[in-house]
Amino acid sequence: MARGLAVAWAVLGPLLWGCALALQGGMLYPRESPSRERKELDGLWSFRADFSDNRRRGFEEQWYRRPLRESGPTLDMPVPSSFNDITQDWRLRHFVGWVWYEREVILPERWTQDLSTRVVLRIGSAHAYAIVWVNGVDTLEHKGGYLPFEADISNLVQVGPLSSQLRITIAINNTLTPTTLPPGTIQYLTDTSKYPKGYFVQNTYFDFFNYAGLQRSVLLYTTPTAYIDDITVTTSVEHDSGRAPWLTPVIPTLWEAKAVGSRDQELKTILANTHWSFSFLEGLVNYQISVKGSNLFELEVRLLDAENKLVANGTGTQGQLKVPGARLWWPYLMHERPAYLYSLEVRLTAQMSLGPVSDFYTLPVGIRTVAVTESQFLINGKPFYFHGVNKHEDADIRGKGFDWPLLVKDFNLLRWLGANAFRTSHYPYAEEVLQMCDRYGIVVIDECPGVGLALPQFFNNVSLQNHMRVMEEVVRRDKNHPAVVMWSVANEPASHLESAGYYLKMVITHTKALDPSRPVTFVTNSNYAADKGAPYVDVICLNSYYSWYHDYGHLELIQQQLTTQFESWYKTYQKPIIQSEYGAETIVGFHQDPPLMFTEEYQKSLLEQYHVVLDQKRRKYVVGELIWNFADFMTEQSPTRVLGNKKGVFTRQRQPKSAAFLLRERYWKIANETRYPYSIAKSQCLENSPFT
Ligand code: BDP
Repeated sequence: MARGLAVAWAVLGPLLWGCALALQGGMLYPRESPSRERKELDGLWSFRADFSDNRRRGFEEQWYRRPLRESGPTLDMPVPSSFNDITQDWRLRHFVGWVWYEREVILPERWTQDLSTRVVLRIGSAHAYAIVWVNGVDTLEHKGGYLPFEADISNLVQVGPLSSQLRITIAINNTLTPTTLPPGTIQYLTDTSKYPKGYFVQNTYFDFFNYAGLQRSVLLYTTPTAYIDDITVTTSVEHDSGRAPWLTPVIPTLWEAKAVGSRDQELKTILANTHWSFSFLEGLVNYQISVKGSNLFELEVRLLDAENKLVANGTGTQGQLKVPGARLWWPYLMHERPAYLYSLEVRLTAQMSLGPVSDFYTLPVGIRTVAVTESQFLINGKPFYFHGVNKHEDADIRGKGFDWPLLVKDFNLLRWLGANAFRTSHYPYAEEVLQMCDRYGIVVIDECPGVGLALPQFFNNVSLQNHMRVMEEVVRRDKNHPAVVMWSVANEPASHLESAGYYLKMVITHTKALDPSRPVTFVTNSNYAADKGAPYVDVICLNSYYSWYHDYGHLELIQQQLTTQFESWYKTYQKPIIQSEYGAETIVGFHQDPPLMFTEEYQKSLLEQYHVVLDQKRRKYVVGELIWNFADFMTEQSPTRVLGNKKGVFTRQRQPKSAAFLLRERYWKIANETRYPYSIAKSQCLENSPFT
């Protein structure tokens, strides 16, 4: 995309927002407010896996009709958690089919008596297909893991004398089929000399363990019956030179200066190009609010800064708030004060038959812009270089279960590493993760579960419709996070296939229509000449494993092969490129010099070879490098995996391998070169606390 076009696209984006989602209603994160209460249902649930041959006994015997303990033995199952690694039963670890969760809850009396209160049941995620009953009544179904779903259960809890006792039953099926996302296949092994009758296996086409269950929080929350259903915020920035009440120093980044050569020259260039500009920076916050439950209402909108001072206000369902002298949301290490957040307070007053009703919702807002040119990724108009990681939601025992200690540890490690970005490989992470990214300034490439699209039969119309719906759910959930700067619709699809070309075009076009304010990509490992999806992306994201999955052990080939990779792709597409995966498997504590595969030395040397080329290209059109992987993670068993994938620079227990120190040195060095306005970033992560 030419620069002019890119700029127009960045400007037009927010205006074009809202080519309406096909989904009904919003999916605001449940926050407490003067009008909203929350009741978390984390803790122990009753659990049973249906081991019957057809896995349908639970439906045949209608386990949802009575307390689960009455239809057979149950286990204690922690929520949130994957169920797989919790018990000593190997059958449960590898279970495919329906599992049943149940929880009994006592509701506050007001929730059941006050008819102007709306009670909502919200499930953070249930992988991969879920049916929910409340007091035995079929209430909700959802297809797909990793994303939230909810139902208004007021009419179930606001009837009869026993209504404050609630029984929630959730049946979850983790089977992956050619039309689920991610897709999978069930293979029946019919040779009775080798396998018992009815024996089947779940085949997956991705490289992580298919953990399942209630992996994120389940909660109940309330709103008034007239309520704020959804808020959409986009932001832009205007520089108005005519209205300058103060002088702003405009200092080039060292990166820009570096283009000219020696250190002396760099310094001279910085000084020569530093000038005082009379510019007035105005942040624009565009909002769109949808209300449900009333047609007769008023909306007041207030924007508060981090000190709780009112900076702008408005009324009505849509509008634009102007913030003179706005403080922008900058990524971690790109600016001295990263991750600046405002609060958008929305107050609804609706006239109902019982009298006026108010609802309040507060949304954190970061004012920032994102744009792409033919060789740069711009945040707030400045070149941004992704120096970060790919992650997984994965840990011992809890599997993919959300866990606060783990989350905070991971963010401390990211800051220690000097990482400014990650990709949510290969599915949308818990909302709390993105909230942390907003607060810490960690930039996110938000990926949907479009992983393992490896077989031609996966590119069919039913899958395409489902994939587009999943993107709607991802955008609906994550659209307001300033940290999210790009959507990734897939990881390593078989993008050399003609059918994949059409499929990716449709998903990408749909995603752009849902959110014209962010670039869209998918991550490829195809050859530049064969890839049928690349024409539709804004940024090319490339995975390559030189000297790992081929030319094993030949580190000396990396520079040549990587240079060829970058040059061929850039020549073909003239789009910015991110090295979205590279890495080597390392078993912590294995050492060998000269380096051999699987040792800490080999991982380091492989990274160093990649870095030589990345350093040459990052001043041209390579805009990022994301190591595979942040930490070791669990996979299916196979002869090529030793208790999972060991490409982490940290172990699964979050202890550093030698490569973590190498990467840390590199990321801090890059941060110091690309900071805006130029100043040295402190190398101690604790001194860079966003909260001091
Ligand atoms: C890439 C995949 C990633 C794998 C990685 C690997 O995108 O999910 O885990 O390879 O093999 O191709 O380690």
